[in-house]
Amino acid sequence: MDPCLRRDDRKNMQPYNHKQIEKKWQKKWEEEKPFKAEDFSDKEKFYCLVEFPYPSGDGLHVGHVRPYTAFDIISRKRRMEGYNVLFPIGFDAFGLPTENYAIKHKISPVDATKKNIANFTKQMKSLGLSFDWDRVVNTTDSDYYKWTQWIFLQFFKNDLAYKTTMPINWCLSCKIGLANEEVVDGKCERCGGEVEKRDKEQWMLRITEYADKLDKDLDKVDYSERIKIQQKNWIGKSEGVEINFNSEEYDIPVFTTRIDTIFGVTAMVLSPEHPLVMKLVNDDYLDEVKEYVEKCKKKTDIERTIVEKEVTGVLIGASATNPMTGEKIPIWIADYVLAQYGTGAVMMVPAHDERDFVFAKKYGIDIKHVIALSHQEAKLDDVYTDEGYLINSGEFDGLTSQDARIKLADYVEMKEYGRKQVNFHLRDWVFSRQRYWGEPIPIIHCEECGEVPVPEEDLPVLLPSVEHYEPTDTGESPLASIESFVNVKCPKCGGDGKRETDTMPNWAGSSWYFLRYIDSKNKEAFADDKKLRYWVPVDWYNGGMEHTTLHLLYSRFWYKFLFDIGVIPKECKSEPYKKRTSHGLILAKGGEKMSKSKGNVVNPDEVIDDCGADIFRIYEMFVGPFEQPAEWDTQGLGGCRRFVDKVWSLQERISENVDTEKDVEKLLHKTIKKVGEDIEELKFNTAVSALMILTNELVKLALDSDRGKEKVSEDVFKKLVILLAPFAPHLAEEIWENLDNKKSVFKEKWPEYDKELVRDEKIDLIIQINGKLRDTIKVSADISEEDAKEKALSSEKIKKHLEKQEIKKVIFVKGKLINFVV
Ligand code: ANZ
Ligand code: ZN
Repeated sequence: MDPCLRRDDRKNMQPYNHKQIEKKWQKKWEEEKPFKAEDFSDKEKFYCLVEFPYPSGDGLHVGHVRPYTAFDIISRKRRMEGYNVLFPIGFDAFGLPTENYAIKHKISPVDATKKNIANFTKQMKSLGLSFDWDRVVNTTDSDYYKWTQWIFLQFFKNDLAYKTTMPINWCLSCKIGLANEEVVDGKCERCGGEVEKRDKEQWMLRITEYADKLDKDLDKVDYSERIKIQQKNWIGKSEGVEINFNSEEYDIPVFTTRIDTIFGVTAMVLSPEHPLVMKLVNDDYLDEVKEYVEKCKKKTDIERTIVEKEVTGVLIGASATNPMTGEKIPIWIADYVLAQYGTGAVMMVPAHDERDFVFAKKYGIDIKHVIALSHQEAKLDDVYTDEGYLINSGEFDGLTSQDARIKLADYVEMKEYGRKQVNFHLRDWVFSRQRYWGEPIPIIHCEECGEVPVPEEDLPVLLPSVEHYEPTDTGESPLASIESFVNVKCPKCGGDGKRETDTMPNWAGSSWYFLRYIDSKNKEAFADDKKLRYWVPVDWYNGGMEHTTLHLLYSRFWYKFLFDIGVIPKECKSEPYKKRTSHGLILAKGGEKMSKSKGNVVNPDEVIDDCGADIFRIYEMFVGPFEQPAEWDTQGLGGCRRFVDKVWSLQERISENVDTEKDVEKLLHKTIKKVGEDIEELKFNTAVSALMILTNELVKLALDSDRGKEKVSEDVFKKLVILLAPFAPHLAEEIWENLDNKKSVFKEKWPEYDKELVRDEKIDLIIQINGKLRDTIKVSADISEEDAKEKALSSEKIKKHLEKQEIKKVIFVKGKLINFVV
């Protein structure tokens, strides 16, 4: 028997066995549901949200484990701090991967989804995540998508959903229309295949109606800076002037952010799709123009606007008049001008716009400078894009660019040449897919009545089972071939109608899932008002950086709309998420993305089997700064295992009646402070390292105690276990029980630190000049060299001694001395 065992009746300590321990506690949590969120409570609420996974056939990725563990830690800590925590999870299960998987394996997407969700659930439970499993949502449940359809109808009734023909990005291999966001480097985001422009009838959501609010309200929320910047750029608010140039009987408005350069315009450029092109084109130019327009159709917007690419364009044989100068300028078409931004036409100022300059040089267009660096000096030989002073601009000469923009905008409005205009780069959201595995859009087409919404009481429009899920070459959804689905009566006039066969994009279900968690089983209403008032907004939402311009923006839009039409009670805030942060990806060793084809995927099930969930969790937190990418390194797991073993073995070496030394007491309180603060700042890696340092210190004491004296106090050890509990919940519960506690460790209060004990110690720092003692000053023991130098040099004595002498070298011994060599 170990002489240090605390009690005689203590059973012989078994070595750490993760399989036994983890299964035991998971079973208990499953039965007792200690992480169930209460609707309404005297406690303060805390709604902690992580992005729900797409249940793919590949199972959970080690990349999922990182944010899930991190926010499990935060949720567990909050509960210990006395909050009523809602930490829910669900499944975002509509969309292409499952549909493609089903096609390939000839099974139904419904069955594939069921199987995948079962697997994901098992995997997440085996990680000991403290989700409230009673609130799970699945976006493909008809009880769920009924409300997704219902929200669509509200959009439709408020004129924010409309159908239009528009050129969309068409992926040739997925046979699917892609949103701009889904085209990456001109290729399909999903399959990497060719994308071309095709005209298609599409359902659209008018997100542009909310562009200004989505931009402005970013000031109201606590999002990390990189997220805010990305959203702002994506929304792309741009303030300028729309000014009419004139050609024949047509007014051609252009949008410019640089009205101060209006006197430098030497050409006009229309987008190839501009409706006036075919009206203004001179017959001699027709063939060339037609050919050019055809060529542009094949390109995506992104290809068209890449700065490095060669600019091309053709003349159309017509001219326009600059209203400010009365000058006639030639009209070009060029693919760098986008049809869907501004007015689809620009005034060309080659002297002050980079792209215009390149274009003008290539085609011999006049270059006229109207901005100079100073009143005297004009820089005339090159493109000059900065601000400066106006020259060659009539009565506006001498003004700064900034003043000129204000004066000219007013002038243009006064003369009625145009008006001030705010544009957004954000486009309306293409909201239909011609595929099977999505929410049917609840609209019926009637020859008499047009587009008729399915009556709300007839929702959900169920997705019928079909024989084949393959997309069709005509670009129509497979639903179009199911007559019993398509042929229905018009709800308005009772005549023959046809059901819409497009389905919603996979971003639909995730645009409101965080609201469904609040009342996940409600069949009568979207959600209970009282519950919404209690839980909304989400207090902290974490997700991937890749969702910043898609999901995050979309869901803010849906929420704001629901708020505006009163579905969300007025008492709630107009923003759904108080705080948003993002994790870094987990990469394979060498910094590559994990992928099946490279064979470098780490399977979480295997890690859990080998090491257990707790070591896995600790490793994922320890692997590096949470917000940055990190490389998987199996060796790192070993270090975490040794840490856990040490904590485990410490429980045999503690005693109730130990006077803890001041040093240990101090270290404990510093650790409490550090772990608590680091968790809040997402510095999980340094929190783990602080726990390791404390553990090592206690092990040292324990080894001393093996020589006779017991030196590790039970109180100190208990605090360590409490601090470790959110990271390694199974281990902590087991040790806690071994310590004869009747209640769960998660019923303990999160420890507070003693301010006195964490205060920095002061030392007398010796200041030498050429090795001779000249002064001593009181500083904190861990002062840095830089701070020490600054303090030392401000000492009057030292100043006197140094007088005019040059310091050649500084020698610094931490916690002891600083020596200036002169
Ligand atoms: C004249 C000018 C002179 C311009 C100058 C810039 C610099 P943002 O900030 O993105 O709104 N532009 C306008 N509509 C366009 C379109 N449909 N396709 C491509 N370019 C377009 O940029 C607005 C500027 O982009 C506008 O201001 C216009 O060029 C161009 F020294 O007008 B500018
Ligand atoms: Zn009708």
